[in-house]
Amino acid sequence: MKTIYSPRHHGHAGNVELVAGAVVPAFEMPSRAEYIRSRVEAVKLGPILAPNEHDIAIAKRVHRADFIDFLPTVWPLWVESGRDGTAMPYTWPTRGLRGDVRPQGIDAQLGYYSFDAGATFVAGTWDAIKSSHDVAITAAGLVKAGERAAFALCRPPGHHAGAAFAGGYCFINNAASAAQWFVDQGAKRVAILDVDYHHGNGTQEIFYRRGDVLVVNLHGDPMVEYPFFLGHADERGEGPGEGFNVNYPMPWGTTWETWSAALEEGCRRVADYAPDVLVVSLGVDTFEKDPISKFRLKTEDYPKIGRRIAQLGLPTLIVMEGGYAVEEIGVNAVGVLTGFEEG
Ligand code: SP5
Ligand code: ZN
Repeated sequence: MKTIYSPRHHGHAGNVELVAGAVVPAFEMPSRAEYIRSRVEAVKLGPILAPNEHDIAIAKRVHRADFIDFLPTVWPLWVESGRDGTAMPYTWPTRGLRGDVRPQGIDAQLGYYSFDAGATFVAGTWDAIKSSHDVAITAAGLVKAGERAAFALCRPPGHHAGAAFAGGYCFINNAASAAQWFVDQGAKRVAILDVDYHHGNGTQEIFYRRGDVLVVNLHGDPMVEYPFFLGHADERGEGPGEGFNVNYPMPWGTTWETWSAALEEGCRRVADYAPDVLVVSLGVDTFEKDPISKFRLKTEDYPKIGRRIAQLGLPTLIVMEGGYAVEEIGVNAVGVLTGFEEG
């Protein structure tokens, strides 16, 4: 399997985040991608290739144009306002406030275009966002050209980003944009299988009213787990999308036994849909030692995930999302890939 990787992710570094009322170094850090890249090399998964530049107009097929156009302006506006450090929102248009009027000023617009304080900017963030999207679309191109599978080593991740908002370390929804790219290239049906610990709220929102993209999510129950406000089992899609969104929320402490049963059901839904192509949103924050998550998957479980997905027999684009046990992230993420190659 080929891996697409860009060193430009390194510019998105040194960010902070809010955890339990404190400002701490962000869990989403450059070493994540480097551990994965090293492991791809160590196991000789296949060549590691640089992405091609792709027009950002591709991302505007799933995101609102004004949101995408805002992203490269954030850091310059932040600096113009006399700040440094990490650009972070602090006010959001929740119930009872106007979400339909775009305000002025960097603080107001950061809040307008996000749902939490978790998608933060430093000087190199936009370049990293753009490179991450290039990675996804370039890897999608390999699958379209006939590769059985390709690995998009995306950083920053994407699945929390919705049509017009960032959040949860995510800015552009790489998996959603790649899925749309397949549709635009002629795919009649695309399935997205999201196995990150957190619900892929952005991906769900983007495709919620569409029947041409099936979205299946396995994740921590939003009653107790981030992102809290989406990801329940009764969210099944709307209008033409009814029946094409499938959620498997699971409790804290979930182990392979329960998780793999949900994977089995989710894979059957994908198989029944018979898509032309599968996009996997791969997060390994389901790992027992993940510092921000509460599932209990073990290193030995990740190859089994890959094998099961491979058994679908579909052209498959694997897009990197979360995973914060940095020293084990390479072994776990690449475990899925080597499992896939065996399956
Ligand atoms: C792509 C992805 O996995 N995004 C996850 C964003 C999670 N943000 C909320 C983190 C809440 C952290 N709680 C920390 C508990 C530390 N002991
Ligand atoms: Zn996650």
